[in-house]
Amino acid sequence: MQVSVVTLFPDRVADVVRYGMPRVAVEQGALRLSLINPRDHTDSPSRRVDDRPFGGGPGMVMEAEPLARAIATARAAGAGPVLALSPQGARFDQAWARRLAALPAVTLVCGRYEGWDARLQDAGVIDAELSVGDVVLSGGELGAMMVIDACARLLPGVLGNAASPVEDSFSAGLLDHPQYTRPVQWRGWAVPEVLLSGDHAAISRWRRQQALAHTWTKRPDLLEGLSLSPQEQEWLRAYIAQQVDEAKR
Ligand code: 9D3
Repeated sequence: MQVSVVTLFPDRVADVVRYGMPRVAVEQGALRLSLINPRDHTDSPSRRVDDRPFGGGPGMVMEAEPLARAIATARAAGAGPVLALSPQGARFDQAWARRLAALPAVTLVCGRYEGWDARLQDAGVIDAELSVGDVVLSGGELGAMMVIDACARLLPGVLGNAASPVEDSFSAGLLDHPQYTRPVQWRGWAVPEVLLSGDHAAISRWRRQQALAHTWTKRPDLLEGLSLSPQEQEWLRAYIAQQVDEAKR
């Protein structure tokens, strides 16, 4: 997968491939990161890429031309869809990560200041916008890094992907079950007995029940889109009944 990032802070974005799965993906040749700085695409002697907003108001707006030229550079190299990181975008989630990781190439455009000249959208230079959540960041770079990190760990052929099932269909869509490691007793707290039993069927069942219970408690919205097996629906009914019971007492 070829990822091109248009950013005023290329060094910052480059950091994402220095650690973890994105680093492994680059080393394996599954991921290639190109960084393009709009400052290298301005005619202005001061390399200025922003200007004051028409109509007034605080802050600065990124000019259309340096961004359009930077994006054209990426497009010429076979850039795939051009996605801009912006607070106004569609929410980037795991479904987006799966879709993007399946593409041969994608270009990510990072805004700074109050955003970019809206004519970039009108002119079709930007294909879509992505947001990484309802939070105000100071620019698109952290968003682009999130996209790269999420995609890198899904790329086929990346060492480690086969060994530790990244998106185990068994657990997909649910929160994780709790994990424990040594010691068996820690400050008076024991590891759940079942995990020490060696009974793998019982362990899987317990983990699945825990995942369901945690998801219902902390993120019930995640359960909406899932189709649970009759067995799982029964577990969840029992768990909910037990919670209601405890609440009454
Ligand atoms: C919504 C706030 N805007 C109204 C005055 C100003 C503004 C805030 C932050 C304009 C740009 C930005 C920079 N943010 C991003 O570039 C960004 C972002 C984000 O702020 N939140 C969630 N996802 C993203 S992706 C890119």
